[in-house]
Amino acid sequence: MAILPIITAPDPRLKLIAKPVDKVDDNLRRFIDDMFETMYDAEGIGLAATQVGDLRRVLVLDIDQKNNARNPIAFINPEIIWTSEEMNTYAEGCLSFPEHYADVKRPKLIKIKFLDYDGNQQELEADELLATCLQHEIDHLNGKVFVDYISPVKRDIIIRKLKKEKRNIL
Ligand code: K1U
Ligand code: ZN
Repeated sequence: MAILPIITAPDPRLKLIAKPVDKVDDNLRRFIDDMFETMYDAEGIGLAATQVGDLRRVLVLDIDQKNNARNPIAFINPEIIWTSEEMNTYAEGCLSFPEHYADVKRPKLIKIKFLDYDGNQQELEADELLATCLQHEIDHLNGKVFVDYISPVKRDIIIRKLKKEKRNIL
């Protein structure tokens, strides 16, 4: 397994739209294992393939990391098939925007369909943090990031700070 480099904003690769996976095979499963290792190493609760520069529609989540117990779930070709009218606001973070958080309002409940790690078709109803995190990660697969939901002024402040940090590292 390998830890993959996570792309940080601003970077045009975060705006690319990922393409559906046509075959769930061992090659894809190896990539998914690397994504889990990368997510756990970065102490995230989710990761989309776009964030590691890969344009397959794949995301991984583990929102339930208590007492070192792990509950990893992989989602291949995830599609939102229903959203509630009721909304929920959550202070979201993103491994591609390190140390920046912003309140984002999204549907509280969603239903999705996806292929699992074994290539089986699944449906799942999600609420609370699971619904928030799934919507955040599916947005990544569509080239959208959480700061796209906040005011342009706040977004510019965050992007400017990240640009400055990148300049200081180089
Ligand atoms: O970069 C990512 O897409 C992963 C992101 C997922 C996420 C977190 C919170 C709301 C929506 C989506 C993260 O994991 S960022 C790290 C983080 O904020 C966090 C880590 C552990 C517990 C709770 C939040
Ligand atoms: Zn993110």
